[in-house]
Order: sequence, then structure tokens, then C-alpha cells
Amino acid sequence: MSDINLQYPDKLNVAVELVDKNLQEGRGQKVAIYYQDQAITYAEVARNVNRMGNVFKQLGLEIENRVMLLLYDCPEFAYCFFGAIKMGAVPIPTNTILKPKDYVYLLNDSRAKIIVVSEGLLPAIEEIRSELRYLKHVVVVGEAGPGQLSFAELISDASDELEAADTSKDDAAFWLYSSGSTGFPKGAVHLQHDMLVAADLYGQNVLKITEDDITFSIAKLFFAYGLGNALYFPFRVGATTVLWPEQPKPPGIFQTVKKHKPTLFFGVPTAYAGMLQLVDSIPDVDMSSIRYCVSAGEALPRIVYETWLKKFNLHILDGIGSTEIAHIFIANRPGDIKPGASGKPVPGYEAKIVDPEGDETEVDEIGSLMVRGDSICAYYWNKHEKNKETFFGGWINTGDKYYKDADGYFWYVGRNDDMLKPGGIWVSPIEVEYTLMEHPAVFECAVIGAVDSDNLEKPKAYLVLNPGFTPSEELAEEIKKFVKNKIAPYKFPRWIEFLEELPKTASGKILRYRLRQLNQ
Ligand code: 3UK
Repeated sequence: MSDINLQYPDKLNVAVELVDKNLQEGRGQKVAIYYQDQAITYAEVARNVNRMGNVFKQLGLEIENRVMLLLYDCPEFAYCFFGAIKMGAVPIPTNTILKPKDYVYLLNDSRAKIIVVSEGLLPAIEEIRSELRYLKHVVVVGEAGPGQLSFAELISDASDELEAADTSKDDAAFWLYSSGSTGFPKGAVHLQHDMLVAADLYGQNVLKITEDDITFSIAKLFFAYGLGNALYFPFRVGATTVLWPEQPKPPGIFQTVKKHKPTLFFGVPTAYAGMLQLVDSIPDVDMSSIRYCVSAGEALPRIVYETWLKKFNLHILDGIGSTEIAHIFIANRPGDIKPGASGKPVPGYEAKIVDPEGDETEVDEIGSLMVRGDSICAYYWNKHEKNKETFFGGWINTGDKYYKDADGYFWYVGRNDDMLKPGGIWVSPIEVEYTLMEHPAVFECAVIGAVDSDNLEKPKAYLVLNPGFTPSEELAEEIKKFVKNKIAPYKFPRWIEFLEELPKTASGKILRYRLRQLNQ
């Protein structure tokens, strides 16, 4: 398989492996985190992790209890994430761009007793507080109000010594929620060893990350992708991570690269395309520190890969990862890139493409992508039926359609469900359709993926209007705004087209493929 040793001891607390080990190996004074104008050493991180673990204990958190992290990327994220794991609890990094009703579900489903939240995100939580059946404490990074606790005060009073909880390599370590086309998000329960497997197989073996690297991920820490890129890959080897709390817009991204000089840059296709569109209007772009760019979340169009290479003389390594598998499992590698393809299985993972009977398909024949590897989550919390559809004796059904070419490269074709991933973030067409139906003008609708000029997929809505409403540009804009206000804004349809009627089967089912054909 490789020279990487995937044998981990039975007794394992992953916070010790990822934080304390750096001190034991003499990196206490090395910078772990760049954040704005701060440079925070591993010794400082370790002390704050211990303090936070003690704070959680004092607040009544116990082993196996969940704690939700609703934070912009910041050092406090690392202190809370590893502090919780070190005292045996289970942190849940959570998407910061959801709506209050989404948080009601996530907090009640997980039964998190504590939430640590950035001040800017507090209104969404305060609005729903009376509906939260299990939440006991709201800890605020920033200014705390009545009924809330201040992170800064709590941590300043806490001891910086903490003995790690006596966990096994198979204890739960963290959860990440993943959304599906129907129903509620599913909490993927990840174990203590999962981050080590992902960091060793992809971070070390493919990216060859070392302590000399500086990582910068525009995918935030609450995504499985960002969590590896910007936290546990660098911490696994004692490298330095750049944490950046802002929304990843091209000018800020270029500025951050210039300021902190990362060697590994992690983006998503939409961001690469957006950066290319703006680069010539931004002064002093300096990408010379970067040795590799990584892309994941959605397929990287060949045109974006090639334009980027021409512009910066930098290769983008596209790879497919998932929340359930923790990180990237099929990837293009330094010196082995097929533009447009996802690459080959990362050594340590197995991948196969199967037909509906479960038999492996022939070369170039499309089927369902199945993956086996040791970073796959144990199960979805409280989702027995979903578990039966997803996990099979070590294998996971990714839900993706793929084929493999004669050279062994894997090519992404689409999803088995109708899920879309604009900007690498899940959008359920059904949720968008339900929201559109709430608008008084909408009689019927269907949402599909259509591609923009960079060949990147975005949601597009087809609408049939109620009597009394006439199609117009203004109405389309008003409906887009309506959706943005109701559900997480990145889900809104980028295009709206009005039809007299939707294509349907004899039994009245909407023919989505006919709508997709309209776009070809
Ligand atoms: C799709 C891709 C084509 C695919 C992720 C890197 O995206 C991540 O996790 P999610 O759970 O989504 C997983 C799904 O997204 N996908 C991701 N990458 C690619 N499709 N080409 C790609 N390169 O449908 C997959 O099943 O949000 C990415 C690392 C960790 C991750 N969690």
C-alpha cells in the first residue's frame, strides 16, 4: 500500500495526537495558526485546548456529549474542537450560513448541551432558543449578552492542564452534518482514528505535507474539506494554518495569500473561476509561495484547470471527497493529472463502480461509485434506514455516478439523486422547489442544474405561473429574492425561466431530464 503505517493504538485520543504530540516533538514554539495579525504557537494552542476542555467540564459536559461549534474560522474553533475531544466530548462543526429553523433541527437532533457561537451568528440562535430542548449553555466568542456566557471570561479562569479522556480509537470524536435531497440532514459520526487516516493517506501521502508547509483553505472549517485542509492536516505534521474568518471573495483571498504566503492552497471550482475572472483587476497578486492548489466539492472543469495553469503556472489537483469519508479518496496527484477527471483512488482507499446488481462495470461504463477505507464514518446518527442504504460491510455508496477509463482514471458523471453542488455546497432541488411554491405567483415548478460560462453547475428554476401573473424580468428577480430570504441564500435559482407547462409523464411526474435537455 505504501510506507505509511495505518496501525493506531487501541487507546487513542485524537486531540493528543494532533495537538500535544507537536509539543512532545519539540514544536512548542512553532507557529500553529496565523490569524489576522496574530501568530499563535503550538504551545499556546495546547494550553488553550486544555483550558477549553476544563471549561466544558465545568459547564457539565460529559464524555460522549455533543457540543455544537457555530463559528467563523478563528483560533477559538481549534481550542473548542480539540478541547472537547480531549475531555471526551464530541464537537459538531456547523455550517454558519443556514437559517434559524435549520439550527433547531441540528441542535435537537444532536442533543448538543452547549453551543459555542460567534457573536455575529447569535441572532439566529437567540431567535430559536425556546425551541431547543437539550441546549443548556450558549458560549459567545465576542460580546456575551444576558443569558449567555463569554468565551473570553470562561477561558481566562480555567486551568491550562488537562488529562486526556481515556478514549479508544473507535470512540466517537466529532460529527459533521450532511444534507440529502429529501428529509433532514444526517449527522455523520466520525471516530477518533478517522482524521489520522485521512491526514496520513491524503495529506501526507498525496500532498506530501510537512511541517514547513503553510496551508490556506477558502473552504471553511465547518466543511469536512476545510476541517482537514486547515486544521488536522497541518496539525498532524506540525505545519502552520492560516485561518481567515471572512467570506471567501476573490480580492480578500488574493490579499490573504499575499500576506501569509501559503504553500498549499485549497479552493473549490467556483472560487478558482471567480478568481480568474477578477485577477487582472486586482493589483499586486502574488501566488508565488504556493506549491500546489487543491480543488474539491464539485468537479473541476478542464477549462478552469487549464486557464489557471496558464495564468499562474500552478497545477490544480482535483479530488473527490465526502463528509462521510472525511476527506479526499480519489485524486489527481502531483505529476499524475488528467484534466477533467477526478484522478485515481488515493492509496489506502479502494474504489469500484457497480451496476444496479452490484457487479463491477466495464471500462467506460457508468455505474455507482462505492468506496472502502478506514476514514469512513461509523454511521448516521438516528438514521437507521439511511444507514442500510449507505454502508455495506466496509463499503460506502457515495451516491455518485462515475466511469473509469482504460487508464484507470475516474470520471464524474453526476449524482444518483438530483442533488446539486454549486460552489461545492449541497443544494436540494426539492427544498428550492418547495420554497418557490410558497410564492403567490408560482403554480408549479422544477429545479435542475444548468451550467454557466465556466461550465459550473448552478440551480435553475422552471416556473409555471398562476392565473393573473405574467412573466417578466422583475417578477423573476422578485422570486429569486423571495427564495434567498426563506432558505440559505446560496440555494437560490440563478436563472428563472417561465413555461406554459412542465413536461410530465402520463401519471403526472415531472420529467426532469426533458428540462435538462432544454439546456443542452
Ligand atoms: C461531490 C465532487 C466531483 C460528490 C468534500 C473534499 O465535498 C465534500 O463533501 P460533501 O459531503 O460532498 C460530497 C459529494 O460532493 N464532490 C466532491 N468533490 C468532487 N464531485 N468532483 C469532485 N472533485 O457528489 C460527493 O459525493 O459536501 C470534498 C474533502 C472532504 C469533503 N467532505
